[in-house]
Amino acid sequence: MRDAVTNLIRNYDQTGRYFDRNAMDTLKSYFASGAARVAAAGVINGNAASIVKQAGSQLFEEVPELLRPGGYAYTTRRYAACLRDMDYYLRYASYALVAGDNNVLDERVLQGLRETYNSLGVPVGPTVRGIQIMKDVVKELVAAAGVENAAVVDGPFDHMSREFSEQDV
Ligand SMILES: CCC1=C(C)/C(=C/C2=NC(=C\c3[nH]c(/C=C4\NC(=O)[C@H](C)[C@H]4CC)c(C)c3CCC(=O)O)/C(CCC(=O)O)=C2C)NC1=O
Repeated sequence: MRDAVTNLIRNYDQTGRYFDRNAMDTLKSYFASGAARVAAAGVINGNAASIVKQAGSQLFEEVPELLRPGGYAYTTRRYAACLRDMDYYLRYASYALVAGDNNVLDERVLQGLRETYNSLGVPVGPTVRGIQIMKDVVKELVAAAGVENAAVVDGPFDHMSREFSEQDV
């Protein structure tokens, strides 16, 4: 698992180079966005349960057939599994925000995930929609908390959506 800084060092060390201008730009933007990313993670930590609940309700409102017989959130077991998955995505997004790097998502969340969903028959499309709804909910809360640069939140959620669906979002 790597954060933005260890990732950069790894790349430069592999070829025995000193940091160049690109590296300095990457570092500057990592530190410049640091306060906003940490604040966003704080907003997530403090509101995780309600973020998942709100995003779940909105998802089931938009895709009501998920809750009907034959739907993939039908039965309390599946419903609970779905909200638990949303909670995983949110928690790992907060880690990726702090790391300033999406590597943690690749290693801990996305690896083999599509295959798992496919083999269980759980639809990827509505799951990606759920991730996007969480992004919007988090962004609103982060902006309301007075963080100017609420767009820092986008990265991890968009990365999961893109990699999970292998489609552009
Ligand atoms: C931390 C990394 C991690 C992830 C991401 C993860 C996901 C994950 N979600 C699962 C199931 C599931 N995931 C869902 C999800 C949904 N149902 C819907 O209608 C929606 C579209 C969606 C919610 C947004 C459902 C319903 C199941 C249970 C499927 C079944 O057993 O029939 C399973 C199968 C095993 C289990 O039920 O626990 C895994 C491994 N597990 C992990 O350890």
